[in-house]
Amino acid sequence: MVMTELTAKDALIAVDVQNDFCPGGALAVADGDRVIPVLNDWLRRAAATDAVIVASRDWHPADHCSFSEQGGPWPLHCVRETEGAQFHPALALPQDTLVVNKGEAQERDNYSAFDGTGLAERLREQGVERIWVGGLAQDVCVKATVIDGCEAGFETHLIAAATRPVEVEPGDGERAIAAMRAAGARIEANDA
Ligand code: VGL
Ligand code: ZN
Repeated sequence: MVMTELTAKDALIAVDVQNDFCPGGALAVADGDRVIPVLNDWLRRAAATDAVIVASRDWHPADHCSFSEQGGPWPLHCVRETEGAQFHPALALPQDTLVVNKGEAQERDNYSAFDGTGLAERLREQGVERIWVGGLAQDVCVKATVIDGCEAGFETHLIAAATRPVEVEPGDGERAIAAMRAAGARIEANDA
């Protein structure tokens, strides 16, 4: 298999690999933890090649508008500072990972790691041109991040083996792939 060479102009973005999105968590994605070994391989390669490493996390206040108690679509999840909001302990993030918090405002949600975080500017400042995205959930925050990455002008790749969908409706995963492709993203099969 041919592995893409990463460089300092690449960024790896691990979206929301948090306890609550993994099996046993409050908003568990089926097989969500299976993304971790794949991401850990990419993290190793990214660190070895001076690529920029980003990890986003859903970081909600306890009364966030997306929670069903507030009339939102989701069960309570990823309340900031709680165990459920921590990165999964098996995810091997290096010390210098750029951590991006999102969903911090009570009254609005941010699915994309680019939404309201300044991430696009940070990456441009560092000379990043290409981004590689994996994490959870494929049909929610990964989808939004990939589409925003395309719109921000990055050459955007989805690492398909490093993501799983939550599928509120059957077929959401497939539809998310189609939407990301339509936005201009490249969908990488198992090993890019
Ligand atoms: C997410 C649902 C609610 C995600 C976040 O990270 O995909 N999904 N909040
Ligand atoms: Zn959320």
